[in-house]
Amino acid sequence: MALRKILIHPDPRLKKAADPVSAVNDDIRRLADDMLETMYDAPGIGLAAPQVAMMHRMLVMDCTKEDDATPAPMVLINPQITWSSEERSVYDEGCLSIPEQYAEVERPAEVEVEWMGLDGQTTRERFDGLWATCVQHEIDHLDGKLFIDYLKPLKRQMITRKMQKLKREMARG
Ligand code: K1U
Ligand code: ZN
Repeated sequence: MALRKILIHPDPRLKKAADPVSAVNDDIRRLADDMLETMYDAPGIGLAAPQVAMMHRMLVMDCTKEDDATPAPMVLINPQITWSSEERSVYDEGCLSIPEQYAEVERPAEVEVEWMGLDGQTTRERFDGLWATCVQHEIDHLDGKLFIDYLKPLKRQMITRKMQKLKREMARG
């Protein structure tokens, strides 16, 4: 297993739609392991393949809350939202590609998602609470969409400028 570098916004790869995964092979299994390690290390509750510069429709997540809770890592390949609730919920979202910036985003409170697992089997499950928010945030990444795209243009520009400054500082070392 290895830690992968997380892309920081703005980056053209974070604005591009990812490609479907045609088959689960050793490269995909290794990527899943690396993404989980990278997510736990960050730390984060989710990570999508484009955030580590891999343009595959694949995400990992683990929204277990308590520090001492048993980890519940999930790997979703080619995930699709098959149903969304009318009811909405608002969550103060963050993003590992937009460090230290948070904003309230409104999304469906519950979603049903269908995906392929690492065993090649199709699974369908309903998510609510933080799991629902997270899976929608991660599927957005697979479509080249960031949580700041839901914000008013001025707020989005402000965050983007902060990230440009951060990237300049990181490049200087
Ligand atoms: O996709 C990502 O960038 C990961 C992101 C997922 C996410 C967070 C909040 C709402 C929706 C989706 C993160 O994990 S940001 C870090 C974070 O939220 C967190 C970190 C440590 C403990 C608990 C939460
Ligand atoms: Zn994100």
